[in-house]
This record gives sequence, structure tokens and C-alpha cells, in this order.
Amino acid sequence: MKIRSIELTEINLPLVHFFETSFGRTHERRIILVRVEDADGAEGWGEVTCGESPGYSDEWTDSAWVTIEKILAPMVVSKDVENASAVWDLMRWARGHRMAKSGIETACWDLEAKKRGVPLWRHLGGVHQTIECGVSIGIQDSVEQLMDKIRVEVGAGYKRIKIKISPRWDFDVIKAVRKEFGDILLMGDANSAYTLADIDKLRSLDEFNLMMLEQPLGYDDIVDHAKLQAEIKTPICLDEPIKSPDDARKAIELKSGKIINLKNGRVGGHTQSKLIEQTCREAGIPVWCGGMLESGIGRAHNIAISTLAGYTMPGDVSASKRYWHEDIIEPAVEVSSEGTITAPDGAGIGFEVRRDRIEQASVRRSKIN
Ligand code: OSB
Ligand code: MG
Repeated sequence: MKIRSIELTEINLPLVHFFETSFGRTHERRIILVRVEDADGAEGWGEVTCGESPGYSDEWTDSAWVTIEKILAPMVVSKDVENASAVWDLMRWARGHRMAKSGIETACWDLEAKKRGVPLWRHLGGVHQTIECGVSIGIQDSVEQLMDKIRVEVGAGYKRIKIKISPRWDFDVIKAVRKEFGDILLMGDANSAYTLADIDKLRSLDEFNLMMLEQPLGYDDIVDHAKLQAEIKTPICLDEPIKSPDDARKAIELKSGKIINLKNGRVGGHTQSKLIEQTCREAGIPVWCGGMLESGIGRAHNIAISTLAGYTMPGDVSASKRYWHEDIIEPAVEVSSEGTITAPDGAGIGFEVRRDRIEQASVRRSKIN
């Protein structure tokens, strides 16, 4: 494989409904799309999944743009590599910036699968074409608003409901949800809103039989999480601190949690996701695919990677219409009434990229060749 050019486009897409986590509220996404092209004119698409500000991780839209433009794309363009998986190695010298790397790497996987005429999910080694879906519901302005949202999603068939929590939106809210919706598969995601000083509060959540508690403590911590996990019954799921296969191995060794939310962007792309999936599968740690409010392109990549054997729990991969009035892929991602998505049979990501929609939403472009 030899990439001739890498084209970046920033698109701005307003969300159908704001999304609030313990670190802030988002109304509009600023997304970088990556289009790679080889000498034959074949193309592949990827998405940089960082946020608009460094609230979730240290990467954000403007930092990723300049990092790809000045550092990462020049490392990849015109280099001969064996396959898409080896693209990670081309960028290895640069530390961190995994979401930026993932945008390029996943685009190369799409290109490679398209050239071979195979669906990306199969090319990645997927084994179950149909994946189970959950939803992530942000902090709302009122408990009633949250109940309305949960009602809609349970009615749509989603298998698992995740609600964002914080010290001001936790015990009473979860209690109200349990009261109204009984024993649905329910979990909370704190995005690092607590510390070990909150251990009594976190232990009190045990009574709600949550499927898991995602990332209660520090965004870079796996040590305190081990202390917390020893003190509470609810399984801890790690998100933010697991950035590499080594991080996963260490967290498993330390018993920092029992489940991992695996995000392509956070770990640097499909190759790294595959390695972490394997590490976790061999250790008996379930993984599921997390989301970063992706447009259709990132979403399509999430669907593909979710078909791997170790992805055994419903992910945060849901229908396009929950996020966008009109997605940038065709068809939009739809979820069955059983709360599942079936990965498409077409080559590569298996969705058409809508250049017209990208053009409409585009605010800047840069081509590196
Ligand atoms: O912590 O999983 C998270 C969105 C942005 C940043 C972090 C997270 C999330 C989500 C949304 O939970 C998942 C989605 O619906 O894409
Ligand atoms: Mg999370």
C-alpha cells in the first residue's frame, strides 16, 4: 500500500439534541474527516473522533488538524507499507495523538478493504455481522426530560441504557430510573467526576445493580480504580485511561476494572483496537465499542470493529438520527426494533460517503501530498 495524498476536511454539524457529560455540554460537533487516496485513485475514509475542546482527552479539533497536517500525514504520504495495519508503525515515532492517528489509520483500512472488494468488518476479522446496540444519554435539564429520553430509546429496542452521571446527577436520578423502568440493563458513566474520597457515595450505588460504572475516577488513573473496585460490587468499566494494549494489560493485572470500553480513536485505530480486543478476550475481560458522537464515517468504522469476537456487550453505537438531521453517509445508520445493527455487505465501510453533504458542512480543507 502506498498513500498518494491525505485530504482533511473539517465539517461542522449541529447535534439534534445537546450532549452533556460531567466535563461539559456540546451543541455542535467540529469533525475532521480524512480521505486517503492511493496511486490508482482508490480512496478510503476515516474520522478523527476528538472533541471540540480537550475535556475528554488532550486532543481536540484544532490540535488534531495541525498535528495531522504538519506531522502525521507527511509520515505516511508516499511511503511503501505492507498493509493498512502497518500504517500505525509509520506514525509510531510521534507520541500520543492517537485520535489524529486513528483518522488516518482507519481510512487506510477502508481503502484496503475496498481495493480487495471485501467488507471492512470481515477484513478486520469480524465474526458476528449483527451487533447489539446501546445508547448513551447525557445529563439533562430535568429528571423528567431524562425519563422521556429513556422511554424513547427503550421503545426503539436498544439493549442497554447508559446515563451520564456526576456528583450532582447520580443517586436520586438512578433511583428514579430504576423505579420507572425496572430491571432494564442500566449503567452510569461519570467521565472521571469522582475521587476516592467519594467511595461511600459510589458504594451506595451498588443497590441499583448497574451493569457497570464507567470511569468514576481520574482520566489517567488505573491505580485508584483498583482500590475502588475492591470496595464496590458494581463492575467498573474503564474508558479514558486505556490508550494502548499495554494499558489494557496493566489494568487487567491490577484489577482496575472488569470491563473495557474500547474506542478506535482513543487507542489509535483498528490495529490497536484489535490488539486490545485480543488481550481482553484472552483474559476474559469483555469489551464493547464506545462512541464519540461520530458522524456516519466514524460510526461505520465502529460498526465494523464491533463485529470482532471479544466485543460481547452492547456498545454506544446507535442510529444516525439520534445525532444528525441528515448524516454524511448513505444510507444512514439504522437500528432494528431488536436494537441491533447489521454490518453492510458492501466493500470497505459499506456506506456511500455523501460528498454533497460534506461540501455543505465543510469549513476548511487541506491536502497533503
Ligand atoms: O465517555 O463515552 C464517553 C461522548 C463524548 C465523549 C465521551 C463519551 C461520549 C459518550 C457518547 O458517551 C457516546 C455516543 O453516543 O457516541
Ligand atoms: Mg465514557
